[in-house]
Amino acid sequence: MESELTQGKKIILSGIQPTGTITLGNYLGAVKNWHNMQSQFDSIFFIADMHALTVRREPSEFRQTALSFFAQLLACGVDPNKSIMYFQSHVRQHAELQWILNCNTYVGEASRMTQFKDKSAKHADNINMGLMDYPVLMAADILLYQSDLVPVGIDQKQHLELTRDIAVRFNNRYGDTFKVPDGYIPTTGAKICSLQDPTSKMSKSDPDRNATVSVIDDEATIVRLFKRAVTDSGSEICAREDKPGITNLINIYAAIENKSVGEVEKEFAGQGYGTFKIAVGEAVAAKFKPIREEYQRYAADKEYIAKVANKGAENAAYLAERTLRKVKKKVGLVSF
Ligand code: AQP
Repeated sequence: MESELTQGKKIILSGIQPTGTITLGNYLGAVKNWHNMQSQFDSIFFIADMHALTVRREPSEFRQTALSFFAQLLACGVDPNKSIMYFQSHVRQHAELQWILNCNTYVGEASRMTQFKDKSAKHADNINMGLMDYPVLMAADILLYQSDLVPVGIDQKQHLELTRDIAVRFNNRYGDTFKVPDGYIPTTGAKICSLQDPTSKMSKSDPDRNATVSVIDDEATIVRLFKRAVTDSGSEICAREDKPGITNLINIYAAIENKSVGEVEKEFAGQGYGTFKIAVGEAVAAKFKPIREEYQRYAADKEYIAKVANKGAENAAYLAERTLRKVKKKVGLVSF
């Protein structure tokens, strides 16, 4: 996909839903890698606002959150001079390709997705079509740009596999059209768990304020959240299946400090849980301090956000249209 907008490098693409604020889980599982990978790849990152509509949102709050997310991504180091950044809803090709992919996806496949089952249970009063169709929109997001790699947390692995299945099926039926993408799942930080229930993933929409750390929380809040983190019985600081609380904290510290789990265990050998929890809290707070400060600067500059997002959408649409045009032709839609 070489053009004046790309440099002929491998293409990475990823998105984030604008709900709540960017969490430590989102940061370590995805956004940190976007920042690290953007010089090495042709990079495309978007605010997945259409995905977020699968759950009912209060419109004015939703709009504010989406804008705030754009500022948070900039503050996390996603650089519009290196990456294409935009709002998903500003690039109509995502929805157009989704429809064609819908016609090449089976209801059985979509309804088997773990996230669909989890979200249906969580939102039993609103099991809408979008909830089930979410992974097909995600497939459209990825396949539109002929992406090579998709940096995501482990929770998205199943959706990526479905994307690959859809791409292979389409290519077999209509001839080579889509690049079949690979996931890029980080070795540390791929699944950060709740600080209050370390057996479930840290989630933006968790109603328990003590469960989640945000990239824009202040230092005192972050240290307090870690002091309150649920730990396990015993006192040894080691990562083990029967110690999910301490294992989660070790994973967080390792990912923040770019260390291996073994190195962290060694560093804290013989020390108590209390000391370790404070050390993790302080490390996270130190990492997020500049992000919070940058966020305040970007959030106050709506004009800049609009400029970056409009340019990003224009560039993304140009690239997306090339694939969409090809797809429409392949499936036999008339074009003049
Ligand atoms: N706990 C996590 N650990 C590691 N990676 C994670 N990701 C999410 N949670 C974790 C990764 O973050 C990226 C963006 O996620 P998303 O916006 O698609 O939303 P999500 O994964 O559904 O996140 P939440 O926090 O659980 O949102 P809600 O509560 O609104 O449903 C993805 O790459 C994801 O893998």
